[in-house]
Amino acid sequence: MSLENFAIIESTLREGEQFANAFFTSDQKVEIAHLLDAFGVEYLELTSPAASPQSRDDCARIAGLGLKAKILTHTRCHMDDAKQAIDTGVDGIDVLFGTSSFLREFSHGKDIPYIIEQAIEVIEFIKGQGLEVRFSSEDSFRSDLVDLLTIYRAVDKIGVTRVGIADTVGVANPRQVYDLVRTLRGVVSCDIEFHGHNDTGCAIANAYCALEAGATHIDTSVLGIGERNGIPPLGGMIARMYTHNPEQIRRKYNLPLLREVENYVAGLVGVDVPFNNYITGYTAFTHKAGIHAKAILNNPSTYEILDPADFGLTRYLHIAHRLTGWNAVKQRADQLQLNLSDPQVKVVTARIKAEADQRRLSLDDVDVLLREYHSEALQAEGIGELMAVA
Ligand code: HCA
Ligand code: CU
Repeated sequence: MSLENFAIIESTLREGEQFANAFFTSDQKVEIAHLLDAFGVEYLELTSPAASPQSRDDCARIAGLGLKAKILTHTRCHMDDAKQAIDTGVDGIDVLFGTSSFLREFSHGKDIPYIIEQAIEVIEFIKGQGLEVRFSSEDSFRSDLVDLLTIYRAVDKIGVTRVGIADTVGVANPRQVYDLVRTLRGVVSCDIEFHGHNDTGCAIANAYCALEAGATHIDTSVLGIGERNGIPPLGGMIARMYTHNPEQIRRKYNLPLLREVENYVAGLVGVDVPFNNYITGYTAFTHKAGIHAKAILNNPSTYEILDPADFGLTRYLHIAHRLTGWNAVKQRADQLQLNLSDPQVKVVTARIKAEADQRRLSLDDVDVLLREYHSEALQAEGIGELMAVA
């Protein structure tokens, strides 16, 4: 089943370059490629060498780095582009054709027999050079199903390495993705890739459903950057797959590197990592309500589906607020080496809550309240002992 054996096609250096803020120098591309390779993605997809002279040079440079990841570039389904791509030394080429009625009418104006003829010529040429070749239909979900299956059957028959389904406009929902990939799985014997945009927030769920239905390859980009609001973020996709099989994800990927690659790319494109980002967001492992904090202290799996330690991260119990509970406060008192009994912690917790009802508290404020209460308690004990002696 492909959920157990999938590959990531990391497209930060292709789809990601289509993000509004993206401008990567050649050295920055190389650094991104090294980081993603060290993270362990199976493929890197690069901007077409036909895009510009620098794009061509960068493609050749990255193809020559000797990375573990296979290097792909992404081109139109056109002989000129394919020839240029082969000259860069990449391992494979992802070719793309617009098959939707919109694109056929308003973009290239070609009919299905023409598309098939052109696809066969380009695919046979690329394969003949010993490279991997993928054929994808842009805007697959607004293409006619019979057209799509006809084209895919034709390219599968001549031995294409992979076919791709592209939700170019982010219109599909998970059930539609499942159905289309399932149908395609029954028609072709080659691998199936899914590329889905996130315009309506379904990108990760769609990619996951594609794998459930038999897709083998999923496109991601770091932080999801891409055209408009992008595609499945690498981290989010990893989180999703981790919940399915943590062992597999720990084995395949160098998870603590995720934060580094995200921070690097975020810096280059001038955005902050969102506070609620999958895995690495500022609050991703912060627990607040007293009930949550208590359970987390007993067993983190109660409220955590991902283990932060696997990603080189730590959890945080937020105790400086009115929803806090005495178990979490006790843990803080222990951290500060303030020896308080359970009844005493309950008293000081009530004080913290009362204070937090009045104003926003910081952890420092809580620490002050704990220390004050602790010295009061010590004094009271001292007086108690004196009275006992007297
Ligand atoms: C685009 C192309 C693409 C290609 C996807 C693919 C899309 O419109 O910029 O080759 O699988 O979303 O259709 O990114
Ligand atoms: Cu895209």
